[in-house]
Amino acid sequence: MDKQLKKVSKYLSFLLRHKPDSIGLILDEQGWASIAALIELTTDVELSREIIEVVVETNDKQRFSISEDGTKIRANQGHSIAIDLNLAPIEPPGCLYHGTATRFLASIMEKGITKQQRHHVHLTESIAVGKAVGGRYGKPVILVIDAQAMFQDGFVFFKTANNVWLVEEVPPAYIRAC
Ligand code: HQG
Repeated sequence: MDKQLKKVSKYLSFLLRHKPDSIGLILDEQGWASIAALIELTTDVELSREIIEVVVETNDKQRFSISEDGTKIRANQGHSIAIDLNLAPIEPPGCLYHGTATRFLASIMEKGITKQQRHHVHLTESIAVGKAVGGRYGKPVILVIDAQAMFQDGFVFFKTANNVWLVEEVPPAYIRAC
């Protein structure tokens, strides 16, 4: 991703996940913002409809979606503000992975994986993605989650438009090889 696109991606993540009010942008209950308003209200970053479209299409993690009618944009996940992505509950595969840092292991094995500042715990189907995610915080380690057992026990799973699996928490009993 080139430097300018990365800058726009970070700016959009900040606005659409955390601080829309920093420029007076309004999100609806599902997290959508008007693209016209976003461009109009933005002063610090060079932004146009074309740049937004390129960022949405080329983003390495497909972090954003444009609405079907082309007028709105939202972040696919990662919000700290209260929005409802309106995702339908879905049955997970047998196993999912969570990448974390070795320094968090003792606490996780005691308390489970908890959502911290986010709305959900984030899980992935890809060991490679898990490793990269865990590596953001230190030496990465992959935890194998018995997602099917969780599902059978009534935990509700969601999958975002960019293939991130979401669940409220993962108690220690489900963290193991499967
Ligand atoms: C850890 C990025 C101690 C948890 C990534 C993680 C991902 C605990 C950290 C997405 C714990 C929270 C999410 C416990 C959980 N004790 N540590 N009981 N329970 N943790 O960033 O999953 O670039 O909130 O293991 O690519 O790392 O934003 O979550 O290490 O998809 O699009 O606490 O964020 O995507 O960190 O990352 P985070 P995450 P974006």
